[in-house]
Amino acid sequence: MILETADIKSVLTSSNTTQKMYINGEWVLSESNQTSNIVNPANGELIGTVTVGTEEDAKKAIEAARKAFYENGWMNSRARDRSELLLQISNKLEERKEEFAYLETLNNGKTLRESLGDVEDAVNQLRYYAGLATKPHGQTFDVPDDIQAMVVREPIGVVGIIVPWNYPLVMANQKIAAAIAAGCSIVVKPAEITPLSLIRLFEIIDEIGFPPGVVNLVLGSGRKVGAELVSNPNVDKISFTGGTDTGIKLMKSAADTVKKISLELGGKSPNIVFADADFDTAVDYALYAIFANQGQVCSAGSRLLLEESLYEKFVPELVRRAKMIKIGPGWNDGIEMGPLVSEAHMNTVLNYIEIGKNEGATLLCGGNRMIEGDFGKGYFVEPTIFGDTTPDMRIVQEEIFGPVLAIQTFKTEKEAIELANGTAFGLAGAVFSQDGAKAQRVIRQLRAGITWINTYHPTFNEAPWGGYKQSGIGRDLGTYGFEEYLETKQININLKVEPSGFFEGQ
Ligand code: TXE
Repeated sequence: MILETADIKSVLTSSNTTQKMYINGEWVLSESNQTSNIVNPANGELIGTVTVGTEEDAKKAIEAARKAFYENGWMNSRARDRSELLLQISNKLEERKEEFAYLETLNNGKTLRESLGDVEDAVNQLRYYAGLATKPHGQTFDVPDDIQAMVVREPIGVVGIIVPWNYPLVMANQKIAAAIAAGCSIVVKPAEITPLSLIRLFEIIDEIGFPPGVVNLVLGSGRKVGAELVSNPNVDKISFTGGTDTGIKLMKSAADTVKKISLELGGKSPNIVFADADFDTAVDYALYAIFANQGQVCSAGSRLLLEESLYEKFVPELVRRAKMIKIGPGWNDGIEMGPLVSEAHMNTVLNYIEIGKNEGATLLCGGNRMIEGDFGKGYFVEPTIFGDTTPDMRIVQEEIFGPVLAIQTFKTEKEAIELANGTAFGLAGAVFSQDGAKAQRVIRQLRAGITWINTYHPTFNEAPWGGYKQSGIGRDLGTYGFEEYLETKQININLKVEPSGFFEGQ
């Protein structure tokens, strides 16, 4: 699937047009009158211009969402109607899936095959939640006295959705789909550098025609626009995906209004390979675990925990295969790894590589920015693997969020588990072994929310996504992700309507 340059341009909105926010059912420029340039990380070219929102813009969007929910009836909207709206979005998105995939690749840098997978996931998420909206929820209880006791689930209200740049479409989409299915009104804020696919999703939303104010899109910085969503008392819940440091700030700010909050944060996930693993499968997945999406994946297998007796055989093969990865602009045929998302992020990753060297880890391959020829125009970093690490090293403890793998070794099952759980994070983890009982024993000891046996990365919209420990609070996706947008109300109905007699005096 290759697009010629002319076709690539046709996917883009002209950078002479300032792309707008969507507030109260209308496309609006920010009152700031500022614009921001959006850049293709594979070649540094300008691929769009967007308006830069302010706190005032965020307040307008929140007000519109609040009015739609509390005054204009969205709070009592019908599940079937919401389901129908989500299905309409999914169908239109599916019709345009290649266009969306190209746009995602141009803005984020990921390969086209990964972008296509993201768009397909997004379509499926909309359909999943369209279905879930109308499924039974709530409970009834058999209680003493003449009371019919029941629980109903109600939408939580106005939801602020804040998402990062590594999965710009799919992460926003999964939260939008679940929140709309639940009956909430929403204000969505993409990451500053990757807004293009989400703006286009809102074009579909606009075409379909939601009641004004139900779905809003604000653009701008996290520090201003994002922070306003979190601190504003008229927002009932925040659903956030992003870095742990930002998550900590959000949680502190949300505490002032006792705002409901769910956080999907970073990780430093262990990929444990025992000597009895299927060798080729384990090597293959060790690469996929860390180098998919250039390592910019919260659940990336960024620590390879290798049984010591396997080291001499495994590592040379891993390094050989890492050096064969085809790197280039994500829209070119056969490309397996694209650029990092931005120059700033590339510098963060390169800095971590320096830290690793200075800490005394052995650089087994990679370690450099790629600058030859056209590579120099983009933000490409070689697949990088460090050996001889110790558990206290920063490259072992901190999320690098790039194509950098740290190898740790272990001798016993117990040691593997201790090392695996030995960071502040608890997002994901995997075990490779042909001993089924051992693999399950170890998985059950991992303090992590997303786990695999003899595979890495496949997850499904039906299953909950989120972490233990400092990897977050709450879950996206599946029925658990739906629950995040629902309040729980008990209703007790007196079936014998007469005075209680609690006080004797009449
Ligand atoms: O993320 P931020 P950044 C990790 C990864 C990466 C690091 C920093 O390690 O290197 O975080 O990335 C908005 N109030 N992950 O700085 O800051 C921001 O505008 C409200 C892991 O890009 O977390 C964006 O929309 N919002 C992660 C979103 O938060 C604020 C994915 C995410 O940005 C805000 C991305 C504030 N004070 C990075 N400050 C994952 N879990 O997958 C920023 N934002």
